[in-house]
Amino acid sequence: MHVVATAGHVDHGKSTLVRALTGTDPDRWDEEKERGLTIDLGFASMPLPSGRQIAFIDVPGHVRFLKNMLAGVSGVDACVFVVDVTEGWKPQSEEHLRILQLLGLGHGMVALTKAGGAEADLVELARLDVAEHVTGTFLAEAPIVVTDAVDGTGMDELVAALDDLLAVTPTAADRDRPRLWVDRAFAIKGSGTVVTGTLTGGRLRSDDTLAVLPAGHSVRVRAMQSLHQQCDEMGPGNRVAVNLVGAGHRDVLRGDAVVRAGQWHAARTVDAELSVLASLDHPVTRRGAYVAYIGSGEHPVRLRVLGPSAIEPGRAGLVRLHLRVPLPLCMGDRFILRESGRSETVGGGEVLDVDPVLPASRARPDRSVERMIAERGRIDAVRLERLTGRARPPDLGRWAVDPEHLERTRQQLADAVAGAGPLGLDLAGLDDFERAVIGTIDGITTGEGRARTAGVSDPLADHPFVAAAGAEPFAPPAATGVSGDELRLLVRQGRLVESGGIHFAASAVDEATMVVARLLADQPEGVTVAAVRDAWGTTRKYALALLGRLDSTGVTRRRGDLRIAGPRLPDL
Ligand SMILES: Nc1nc2c(ncn2[C@@H]2O[C@H](COP(=O)(O)OP(=O)(O)OP(=O)(O)O)[C@@H](O)[C@H]2O)c(=O)[nH]1
Ligand SMILES: [Mg+2]
Repeated sequence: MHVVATAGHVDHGKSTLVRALTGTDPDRWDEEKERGLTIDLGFASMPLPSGRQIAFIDVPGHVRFLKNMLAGVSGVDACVFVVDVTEGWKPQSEEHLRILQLLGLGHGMVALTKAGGAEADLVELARLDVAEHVTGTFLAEAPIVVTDAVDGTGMDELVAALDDLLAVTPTAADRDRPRLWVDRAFAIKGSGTVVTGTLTGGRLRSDDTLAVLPAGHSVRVRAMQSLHQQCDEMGPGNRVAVNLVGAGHRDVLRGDAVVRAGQWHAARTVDAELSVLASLDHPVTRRGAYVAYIGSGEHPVRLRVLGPSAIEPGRAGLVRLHLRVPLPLCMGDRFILRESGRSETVGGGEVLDVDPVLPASRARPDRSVERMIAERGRIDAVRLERLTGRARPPDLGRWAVDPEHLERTRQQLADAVAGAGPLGLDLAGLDDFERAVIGTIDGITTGEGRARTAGVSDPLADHPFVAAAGAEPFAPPAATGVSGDELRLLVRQGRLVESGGIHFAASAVDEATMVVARLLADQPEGVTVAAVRDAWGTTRKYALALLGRLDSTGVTRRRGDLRIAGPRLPDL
C-alpha cells in the first residue's frame, strides 16, 4: 500500500478528484458537504490496475484549516498536487508545495483540474505556470496530467500516471520500531477506543502492548483493521485503525503517538536544522509564538537560534526547540514551523538531536552519529540507536566510544594503576565502562578484583605473614605490622582465613579439619573443646576461633558442650 495525500489551493478540486477515483466522498462531515469545503482530513482508497493499493488522505486547501492539512501529510509516500486550470497557481498552492518540500517528500504528480471544456491555450498556460512554480522542487520532473473529474477527462491517464508514480515510490521502511501518529481517535460502542493513522517504522500485532505518548498510557492492541479488513498483523506504510484497550478515547488525541514502550526516547528538547522560507519578509529569531507541526500533532515550542541570533529568509540555520510535552522523536524526523501571532508558515526542517547534551551556546548539531558520540564521550549503543534510528555497532563492550575519550580514559586508568602501588587498583571503585576499558590496556592485568601493572609479580605471593602463620598453624602470630588492605586482600585471595579476629594460614584450616575428622571418627558422639584443643596442641583462645570457622563452614556442629560431625565433615 502507498499512502498518497492530495494538496493544493482551496476549491481546486482535490476532494472531487478523490471521489471520482475511489467512489468515496472524502468530505465526511455534514458541514463539509453543505459548504462544499473540506475542513478536516478525508480518507479513501482504491486498487490500481497494477494491483497496488493506494490510500488517499484528502486535505483541506483553505488556509484556515492548514493545521489539519499538516496533520495529514507527515507520513505519506507521495502526493497528487491539484491545480485548477482556470485559477492557476494560488497562495495555498505555493504554501502546500513548500510544506511538502520541507517535509522531505520526494514523489508526486500534478493534476490540472476542471479542464473539461477549457481552451487548449488556457490549459497550456496553466501547465507552463505550474512547471515554473515547481522548478527546483521534488515536483520539478513530475508528470502533469490534465483532468476533469466531472466529465471524466484524463481520468484514465491519471490512474496510469499514479501507477507509474507508485512503481518508483518506495514504501515505508521496516526498522522494527513502529510509530503511529494518531490522526483520529474515537469510541466504538462495545469495543472501546479506536485510533487511526499511517503506520511507519515497524509492524503492529494483535495483543501488542504499546504506549500512548505524550501521556504515557499503557495500551494493548485488541484488534486492527486496514482498508476495512480485519488483520492480526500490519506492516509499515499502511493506513490502520487500531482498537486499543487501556485508554479511553478521550485519553488519546490527534497528534499523540502510539509506540512500543522503551523503544523511543521521549524528547522534550530537540536540536534541529531549520530552513526558512524565502518568501518570509523577516528573519527568524527567538521572538515569536512558534508552533511546530510534528507527526500529526501541533505543538507550541520555544525556539532558540544556535549560533548567530537570526536566520534570514531563504537560509537554513540551527535551532533548539523546547516542547511542552515529551514526544517519541528520532534523528531525521521532519517538522514544519509556524508563527501563530502572524499566522504564517516560517519554515521547516529536520531533527538532528533528540537529546542534546551541550548547552545552546556550544551546540552545533549535524547529521552525523559520530558527532553525537563525540559530544557524549561514550554512549550505550542501544541508546544511541534509539536516539538516531541508525544501527551502529559498539566499539567496546556495549558502548559506542569517541576515540579521544577512549584514549583519555585509558591514560587516566593507566595513571591510576601506576599510582595504586603494588596491591593494584581496586576495580570495585570503577564504573562498568572503566572496567571494560581497563581490560584493554596493554601492560595492565586484572584479577581478583584488582588491576595492576603486568609483569610486576603478585607482591602478596610470598608474603612473610602467610609463611609465619603457616609455621604456627594453630597458634599464628598476631598480624601486627601488616596493613588492613593487605590482610583483606590475602583473605580475599584465600591465602589467609580470618576467624574470631585471628588470621590463620589457609593450610592450617585444612590441617585442623583433618585432625577433627579423625577425632570424630573415634568419638562419633562428639568431642569437647578441650579435647580438640589438646589434639591441635594449642590454647583455648585459638581453638575457639578455629572451631568457630569449622562450625560456620559446616565441618562441625555444636550439640550442647560437644562438637559433632557437620554436613561438610570430610570422610576419612
Ligand atoms: N467542472 C468541474 N468542477 C469541478 C472539478 N473538480 C472540482 N469541481 C468543483 O469545484 C468545487 C470544489 O471542489 P472540491 O473538490 O470540493 O475542491 P477541494 O480542492 O477539495 O476544496 P477544499 O478541500 O475545500 O480545499 C466543487 O463544486 C466541485 O464540484 C472538475 O474537475 N470539473
Ligand atoms: Mg476538499
